[in-house]
Amino acid sequence: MKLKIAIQKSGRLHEDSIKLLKECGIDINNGVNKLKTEASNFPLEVFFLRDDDIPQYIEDGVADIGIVGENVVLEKQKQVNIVQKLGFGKCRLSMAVEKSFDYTGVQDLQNKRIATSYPVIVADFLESNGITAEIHEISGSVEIAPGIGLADAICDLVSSGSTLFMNGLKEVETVLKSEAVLAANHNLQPAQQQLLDKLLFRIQAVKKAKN
Ligand code: PRT
Ligand code: ZN
Repeated sequence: MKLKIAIQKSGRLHEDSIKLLKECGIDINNGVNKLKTEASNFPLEVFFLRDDDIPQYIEDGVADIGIVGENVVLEKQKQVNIVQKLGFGKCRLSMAVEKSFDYTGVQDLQNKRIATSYPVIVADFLESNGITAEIHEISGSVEIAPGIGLADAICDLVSSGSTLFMNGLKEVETVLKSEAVLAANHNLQPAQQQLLDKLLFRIQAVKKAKN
């Protein structure tokens, strides 16, 4: 019996995910371009995937657990349990408008065009604020949308804020605060649940040691 974990293949969460496993005393050799690998000293099988696909793999039980941004879990609307916040990959999903936009509050988004890669979360935010707006889903380079006349506002992930700044944009609303989380399948087998509990115990010890 092995516990199957999905982590990001490459990108912002890849290294910290591997580092966390290492700090938990789990040795994995992450050869480049590998789809999966096994830990040598823990019954763990590691799948390397695109972050967008991880919630689906967990829901389907192809992976038992995974490390992914909370933003992705919420956007994908898959049935998974968030079992632990991991303290890395911190960012916020924010509304931003051009610097010259005289923004006074969320009502200023009424009937505007908003470009985002997070249409589900944005629709939810607008609805809970009683705002009607047009959502334009785009998959990348969202920050250029206002400059090319595609949108009046954007909703995108922000960490330092320098991408917004460099594109002449200002952050006006925080829609969501996010970090990497450990997510798990809803119906784990008892053996997998036991392994997850063991892993969680180690993760919590690592987190405690850092505080
Ligand atoms: O290939 P794959 O699909 O797996 O990766 P990806 O390109 O979709 O995701 P990736 O690696 O960019 O991000 C993975 C996760 O890291 C996200 O889902 C977030 O949970 C988290 N994260 C943390 C971030 C950022 N910080 C972040 N700053 N994801 C993206 N960004 C972007 C931001 O949108 C901006 O365009 O990075 C840019 C720089 O940000 P500033 O504000 O520091 O300039
Ligand atoms: Zn992605």
